[in-house]
Amino acid sequence: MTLLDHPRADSPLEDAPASAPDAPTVHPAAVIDWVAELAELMQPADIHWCDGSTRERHELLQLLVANGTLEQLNPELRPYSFLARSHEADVARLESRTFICSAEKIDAGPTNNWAEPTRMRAELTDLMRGSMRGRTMYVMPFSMGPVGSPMAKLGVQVTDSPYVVVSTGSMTRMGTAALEEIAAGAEWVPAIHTVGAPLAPGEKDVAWPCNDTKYIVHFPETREIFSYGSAYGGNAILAKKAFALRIASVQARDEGWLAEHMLLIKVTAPTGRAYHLAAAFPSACGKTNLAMLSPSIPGWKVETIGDDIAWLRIGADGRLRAINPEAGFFGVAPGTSAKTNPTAMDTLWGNTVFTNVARTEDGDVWWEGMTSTPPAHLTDWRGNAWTPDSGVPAAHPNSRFTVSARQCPSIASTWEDPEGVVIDAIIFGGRRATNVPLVVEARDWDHGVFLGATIASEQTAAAEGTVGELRRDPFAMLPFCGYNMGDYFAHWLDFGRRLRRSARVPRVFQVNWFRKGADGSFLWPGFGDNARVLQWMVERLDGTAGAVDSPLGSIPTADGLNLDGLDIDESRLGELFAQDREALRVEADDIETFFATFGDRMPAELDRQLELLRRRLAD
Ligand code: TSX
Ligand code: MN
Repeated sequence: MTLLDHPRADSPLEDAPASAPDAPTVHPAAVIDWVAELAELMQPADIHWCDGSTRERHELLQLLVANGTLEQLNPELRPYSFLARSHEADVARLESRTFICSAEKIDAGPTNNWAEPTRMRAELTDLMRGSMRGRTMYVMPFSMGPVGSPMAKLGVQVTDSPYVVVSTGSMTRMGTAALEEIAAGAEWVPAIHTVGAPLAPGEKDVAWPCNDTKYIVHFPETREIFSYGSAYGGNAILAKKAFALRIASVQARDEGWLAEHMLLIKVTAPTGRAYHLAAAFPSACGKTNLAMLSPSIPGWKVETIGDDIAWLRIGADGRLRAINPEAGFFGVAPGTSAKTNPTAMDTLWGNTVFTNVARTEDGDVWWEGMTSTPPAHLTDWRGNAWTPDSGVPAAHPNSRFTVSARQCPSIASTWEDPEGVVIDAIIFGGRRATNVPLVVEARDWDHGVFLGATIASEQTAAAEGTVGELRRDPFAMLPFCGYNMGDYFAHWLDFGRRLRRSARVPRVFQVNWFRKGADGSFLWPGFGDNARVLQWMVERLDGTAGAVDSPLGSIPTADGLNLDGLDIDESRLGELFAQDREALRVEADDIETFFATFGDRMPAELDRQLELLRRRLAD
């Protein structure tokens, strides 16, 4: 059976041009000169200008199967889907190898690695010399955001990894349409990627070429990205974290908008009224699950606009508008199931590239948490035979699915609106066993910025640090802010001042699905029942839900939350909203220490917000 027997079910091959052009149909001189210069340096055997067509994707998938990078899954079970097994040391983003090379160290701030830009550029140039020998250099023009949207931004990434081309094809609007925007004069961000594994003449390639030396480097002032040595996720799909967050956050600061690590949802009430919410959560809080929520309460609907990144700006009408700059989902597989996220499971029916999940005997995929009982025999993410007694996970904990957002059954019809959707509320979440109630409404924008700046999560996996240790992850942007985080806080405060001059300032909420009771169990059922919290939020917007003031902000009145059909006893509900003043004073001290790390870049307003909190706790 050949691949051609199984064309993409959602997009017939007949739509594709008869053959992929090997030179662009439009010719932006700046891109062509840049590519020529890079080819001179990196010495690829060939150059391929990506047109983004179905045929091109198909040919690359065939090549990847022939190279052994991808294995096709059983087309009867998982149509036109593939499994990649990475090098076992190339399995995650590498924060220790991620650099912000601003001219001045202080402009990268205390939360980023910094290196002197001239020295770093020289080091990268040395590494890149001849690094594509024996490989094809792919040139990928892409648009973040719908092509032609006033909120979209253009980029061009070169890469020597066809796996990265296929991934970028799912995650962005990649191809000729983006190149045409650039030819018409749009600004573009250059991104250079090489796996750093040149091939000598006649040398046989490996399934997952990469290099032990790895760099993910950003030059914020000149808006350039360099990545060396890794083909994994955010290290290599540079349009995502490197561009749409780190470089875009700098562009957003300079141009007066926000580039955020946020999901976007449309919530429709039984009345038919719709609201749009943007929500920032650190990792391991179930952001994709919230983005695809199936409400447990009758008559309520949640639709997906994005699951990871949002770009927000004040529209021409003075309202806060947001787009999802991405075109797909690069989601963590483990924990995704018909129970936790049935919509994601439906999204993954086919046309999906899985990386580092386990394979079943009949050629489908499996990961921890997909089913309550694991299959008796699997091939694990390393390619070894696996049984439940093996004592190791079958899928890598950071294993992923890459799939187009178009396949998501809950995708909102407006998800590609070039003007963006009007944002009614912003949510900040974290994973907290203690101290943080289920939901709190900020007193005003500046208090909301304080809630964003103090987001924290307890560590869940030993590999990331001590389990249970509290880690601050302001705005869930710690690894993704391309400049000094103190300046970023100031930008958020300034953005609020500009919003106040416009028509409407969105409400800000803090949520915590993960509070535990004295007995150590989760107090809130979470998942579909989180829609009850969304209901309270939108009823607050409409002025129909009850709230009472508390030291941390406004919380629901006794009958404010819709608990119909939910079996939760009074005392546990009390624990969900409890505010232990002594514990919160200790937390305030921790926040003070955290804020102090930003020195004189810390805006005074947030120190004032901490002081106000302490006063409310003292009352
Ligand atoms: O994604 C989660 N969400 C958000 C859903 C929209 N998870 C999984 C987090 C890991 C990525 C959650 N886990 C959530 C949640 O709201 N809540 C919890 C904690 C929890 C786990 C199991 C239960 C309850 C809460 N089980 C029962 O109550 C039976
Ligand atoms: Mn993310």
